[in-house]
Amino acid sequence: MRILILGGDGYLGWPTAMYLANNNNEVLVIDNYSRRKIAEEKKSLPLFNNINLVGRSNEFHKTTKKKISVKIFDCRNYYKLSKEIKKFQPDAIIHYAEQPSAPYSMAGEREARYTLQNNLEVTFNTIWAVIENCPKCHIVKLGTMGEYGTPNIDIEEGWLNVKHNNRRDKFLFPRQASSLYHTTKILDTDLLWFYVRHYDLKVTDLMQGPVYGLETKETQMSLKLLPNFHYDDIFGTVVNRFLVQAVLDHPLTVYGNGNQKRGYINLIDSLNCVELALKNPPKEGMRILNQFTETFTVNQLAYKIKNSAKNLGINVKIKSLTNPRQEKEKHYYNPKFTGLKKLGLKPTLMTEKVLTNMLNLVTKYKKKINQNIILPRVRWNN
Ligand code: USQ
Repeated sequence: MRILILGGDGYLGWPTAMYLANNNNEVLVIDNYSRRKIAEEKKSLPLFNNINLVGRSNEFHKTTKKKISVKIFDCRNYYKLSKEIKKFQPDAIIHYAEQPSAPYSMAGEREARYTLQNNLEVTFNTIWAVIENCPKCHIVKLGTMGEYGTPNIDIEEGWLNVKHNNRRDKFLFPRQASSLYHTTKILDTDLLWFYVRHYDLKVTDLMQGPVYGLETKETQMSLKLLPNFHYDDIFGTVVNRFLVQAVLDHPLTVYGNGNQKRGYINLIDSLNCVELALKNPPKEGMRILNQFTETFTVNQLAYKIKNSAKNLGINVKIKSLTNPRQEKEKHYYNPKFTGLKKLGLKPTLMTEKVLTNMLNLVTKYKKKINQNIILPRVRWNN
């Protein structure tokens, strides 16, 4: 397949590009280094340096003899995006090109505005570039489980059948997010659904939970091919943060009482899910798949990491901090996860071995950990 990846320099974008190129797809990635720029500005640098996308692509070619084409520009520039899409004629576009941090989106007016404008405009541009240049192209959009929030009913995969005053209809599942970033993802889904109803588009919206991990077949081929690994309060997701904190001998930063439950997924599975979606496109219209493999509370995660670290002689401490976010700390959580399993996903679970491997890898970079970016710097109610 010819696959275009928007946001190909990111934590997910880069490993996805390598995975698909290594499996003989023709891959073009576009990125504007927005995350790198924000990370510099907020002093949220990753655990180790990552060479730029052109360097990464050269290293990948040296290692595998396979090619990843790279273009550096902002997908908010419709004319550039449209021109590339017209030229490349992708069979599928994977859209990761969003500001992905919930804390960043809650840091202030400027950060909120950027998140809103960037995320919605890139989704809008992608939709129109497809309508105008390659209407048969399958759009695979990365959504988030956070769109649903934590409702007091079971979470379906995207849709809900509603019976009201003896009449029935099917709607998008009610969504209520707990950050502006997550809310932009809701708005993306609404935009896609609007355009699917009015044009013959083919869309998969993947509702993904927090991802963890570093190791895929391709990222292990060379240290230069590792994805960017953030552990700070802005770009680091909770598992990656806890692993670094454990290695640093810093108490694990459990926000609030730690009973917040989420659906987690290993990086390897995240890539497998995207590939399954690509290989099995919807015949028409919009398909929504929930993308996680296991649910844990923050406390359960903390104890899993504590137990794994024990094997390496690290005695991890766990400490509850006043929650910097506004989120329910005690709630019902029962999301469905059937679509991707039906397509063939075999989950890679968060076993002690998986965590120990990650702890070992993080330990190699222990000296590079910046202690000043461990504690939360952004509060939701600033
Ligand atoms: N948490 C802690 N301590 C920490 C960091 C986080 O207790 O040091 C808690 C948070 O309060 C939250 C949970 O862990 O309840 C998950 O937080 P997170 O930072 O791992 O995830 P989140 O901010 O929701 O965002 C991440 C990605 C985002 C993706 C989302 C999926 O950054 O791009 O959309 O995971 S989901 O969480 O399902 O919405």
